[in-house]
Amino acid sequence: MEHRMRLYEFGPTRSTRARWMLQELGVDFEAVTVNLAAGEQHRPEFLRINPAGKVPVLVDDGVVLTESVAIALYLAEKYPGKGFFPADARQRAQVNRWLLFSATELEQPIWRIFRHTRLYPENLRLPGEIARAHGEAMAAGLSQKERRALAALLAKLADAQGLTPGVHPGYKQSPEKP
Ligand SMILES: N[C@@H](CCC(=O)N[C@@H](CS)C(=O)NCC(=O)O)C(=O)O
Repeated sequence: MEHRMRLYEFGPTRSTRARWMLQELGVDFEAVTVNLAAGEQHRPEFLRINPAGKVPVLVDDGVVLTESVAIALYLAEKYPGKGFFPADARQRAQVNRWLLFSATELEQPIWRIFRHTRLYPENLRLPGEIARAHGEAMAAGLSQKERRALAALLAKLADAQGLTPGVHPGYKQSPEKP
């Protein structure tokens, strides 16, 4: 019997990476919302799937996979005909370059901007952190064209009204220091 992939997610978070990939591939999947703002990631039934209590998680015919970049790579490799996992090593290196760049260079400053614009309660937001993180993201070794694209993305992020899924309950009592 044909099985259906299942994606545990809560958007917009890192689970968007997995959803985006599934949608680009045109794969039929079941989406299961894990409401982080309501603390559903701590429920025993979800912790049985991912003891770390985080999304995204992809379940595919017995494979239970966490880590958004690993999920994107798994899907790219599973459907080679879709062109996201080039056979040529040099082209594949570029795929890996961008995946790693987004996860290592870009994610931290963007996450900091998100925390200090949306996630933390207002009294804990530090405007200086937003400017510093913005500078770090822009200094991450990009070409002029890439920097322009990133500047547009960061402006959109700072602007996006619908971005926050709500203040994370965990931050109300014990805010993480920048
Ligand atoms: N490196 C992991 C990070 C996963 C992660 O931190 N997910 C967040 C949402 S972006 C989460 O589920 N947080 C729940 C919590 O911290 O309670 C990935 O890229 O998948």
